[in-house]
Amino acid sequence: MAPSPSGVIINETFDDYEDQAAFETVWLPSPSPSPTSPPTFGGTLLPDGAGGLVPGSVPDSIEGKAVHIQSGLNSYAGGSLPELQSLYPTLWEPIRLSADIFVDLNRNKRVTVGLRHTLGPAGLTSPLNIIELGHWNANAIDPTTPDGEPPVSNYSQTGFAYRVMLFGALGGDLARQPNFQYFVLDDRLDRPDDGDALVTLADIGSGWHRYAATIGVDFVTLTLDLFRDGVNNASGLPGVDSEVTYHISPRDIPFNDLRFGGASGLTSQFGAVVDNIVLERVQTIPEPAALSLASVAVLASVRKLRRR
Ligand SMILES: [Ca+2]
Ligand SMILES: [Ca+2]
Ligand SMILES: [Ca+2]
Repeated sequence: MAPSPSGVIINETFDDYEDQAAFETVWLPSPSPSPTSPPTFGGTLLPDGAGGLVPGSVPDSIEGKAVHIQSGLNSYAGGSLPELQSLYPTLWEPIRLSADIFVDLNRNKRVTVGLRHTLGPAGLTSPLNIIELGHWNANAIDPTTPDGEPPVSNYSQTGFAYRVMLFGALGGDLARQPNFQYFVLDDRLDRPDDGDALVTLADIGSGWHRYAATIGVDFVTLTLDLFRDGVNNASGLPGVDSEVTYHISPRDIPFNDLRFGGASGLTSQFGAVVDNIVLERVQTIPEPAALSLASVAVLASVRKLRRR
């Protein structure tokens, strides 16, 4: 498919929305598929200082405005933004999604910012190319467990998670799609005097954290920067707090739906607050290894589509 232009596609600070109605004209709310009573339709626009509205889930400090979300979904322009209709990475320009999520000390939540293909061609009933960044609260199956071996489950005491699901070809040591997975955090984040040897939300404290997913033609890199400070808070060195790269290719279909809410539209017991959602094309110089046969095949298919 023809690539959309370079650079930033969406840079959402939520600061310019006058009120809830204005926010919802851009971010269309929809209910969770798991019915709640009363039904929950997406997030609530919050100004700074709104902490008292939703006790326990809202930060003391918000940059301008942000959105509290617990269940239901908000989808950018209902998925109808023209730039999203052809959004797909190229070898030279991966797609990058990043977002800030405020999390308190309650681990039991499933709230994500995501990018996916929502409505497939005729006959396709499932969404594809699902990326989710945020909080998850259940066991995660290790995607590198070889077929035929008992799956290994991981659980996290923090819940910082991502999801890469319903993509195409797997590479590297992946044996399956990396459905919800947890960011691995440095053991040094555990407080030495707290009576356990686990990194928990209590060790980290509540805060705004920055998640990012960079999607290339044959890889996805996921990062978590605790406290969005550009520092690895265990080592004190510049960088992020957790990073993982999978060799996996998106299916040849656009990422046409930018959304946030209860993870994959599910309900959540507790909420979180979302700000600074950025969707962009980033420039890259691929390593020679990235110029694999798979990449060449993708380029060939892109050229074929362009000729149509
Ligand atoms: Ca903001
Ligand atoms: Ca601990
Ligand atoms: Ca950090």
